[in-house]
Amino acid sequence: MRSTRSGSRVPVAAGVLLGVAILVAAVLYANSGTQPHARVAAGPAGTVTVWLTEMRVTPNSITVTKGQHVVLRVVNEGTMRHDLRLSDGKQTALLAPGSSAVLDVGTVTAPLSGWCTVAGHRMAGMTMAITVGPQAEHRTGDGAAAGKDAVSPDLAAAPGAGWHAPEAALEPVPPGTVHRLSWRMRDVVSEVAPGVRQQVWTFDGGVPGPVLHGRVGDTFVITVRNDTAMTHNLDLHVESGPPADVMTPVAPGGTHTYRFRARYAGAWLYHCGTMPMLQHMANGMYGALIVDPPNLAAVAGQYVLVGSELFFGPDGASGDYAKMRADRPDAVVFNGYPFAYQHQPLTAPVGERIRIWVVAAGPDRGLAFHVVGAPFTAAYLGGAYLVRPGEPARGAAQTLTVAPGDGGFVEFTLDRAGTYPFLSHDMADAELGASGSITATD
Ligand SMILES: [Cu+2]
Repeated sequence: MRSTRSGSRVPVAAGVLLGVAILVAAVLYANSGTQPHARVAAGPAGTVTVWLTEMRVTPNSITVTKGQHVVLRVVNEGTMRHDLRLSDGKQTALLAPGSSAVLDVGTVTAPLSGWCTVAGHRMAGMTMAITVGPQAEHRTGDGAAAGKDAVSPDLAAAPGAGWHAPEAALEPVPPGTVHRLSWRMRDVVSEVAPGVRQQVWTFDGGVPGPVLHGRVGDTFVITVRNDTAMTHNLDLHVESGPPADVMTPVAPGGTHTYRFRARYAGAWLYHCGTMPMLQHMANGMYGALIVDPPNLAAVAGQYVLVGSELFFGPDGASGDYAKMRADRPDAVVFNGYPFAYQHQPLTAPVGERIRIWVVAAGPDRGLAFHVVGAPFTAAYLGGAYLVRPGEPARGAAQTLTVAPGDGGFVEFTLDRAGTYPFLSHDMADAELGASGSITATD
């Protein structure tokens, strides 16, 4: 079973049509507020907050007016000690995680560079530059710039020609009980919403990461090569053991083989657990592991929908960390793209049961998963059936409420031919992209 690949646009859900004006207003509103990252003020002393994390400085490029007095508020948001030294010799003390310092740069008349002096950190990417320009602004390759966001005016606009909705069909469990995979962690620039290109951080080139599918007791052997400039790791929620032992970090250029046994059924989240996790997850490092509970009913089709949020940074850059910290998403999405399955609906045969697995990657939002016109005749969450199939007199479910980091599935039947919208029943999230549809055909 596949999502439709036809180019014709299907009728958009009525609720969403009505919500377009609100959506546009919401997008405008969401991007009109004050940014936690201040611009360099026009006044005599402009203060810029600079964040230190593993292994970068955010923003990594600041443009100031010639002769401007600049003050940096340097905050260590990382998990290890860092500092910031400028090419003119000024520097902060070594800062413990969570601490900060004020660095008075003084009057800037010539360009300066900056870096972390801890061994290896400069080489690993902890550098920044202060340039002198006619207009005070700062840009960054890390998505934290103020007023430079790659914001789409209309999240529900038709994607460009050649766009395909992310694959949502759940592939069958591969043969055997040992599943070997090879992933290449890499940064990719891709269209994450109509007209919005962002650098995403991926487990294997896509967001969400590959769907893993197995049965209880199966072993997964995943060899990961890290082709990025940052350390990442793999935190599989199904795993047991101290994270330091089982969620081994993979340094830039390194390779590691994760090996685990899926001891428990469920719709599990996996994600990068490298600090700051918020940033690594919001930039795309998450995915779903489906471990079938025993005795699952045969169904006419299965889909996987992973919910998450997008925080647009500048065009081609990664997401805006300030928006992530403020829990202020620009889009709320299934499988990485707003309204993906309104543009290209999922499909189902009329009168036959289908199953949708739902995992909430967040980083902040859960899902109130709902299908309009189709009560759930089975619902499973966190290892337990909320509604068991075949017992309609005991009730059915209307939403599957999935907290961030959790997952489950629903089963339902579309009784008549037509288009059935699905959404997260948090209406603001639905209007930011967390909605789609399923077309039922005879
Ligand atoms: Cu990571």
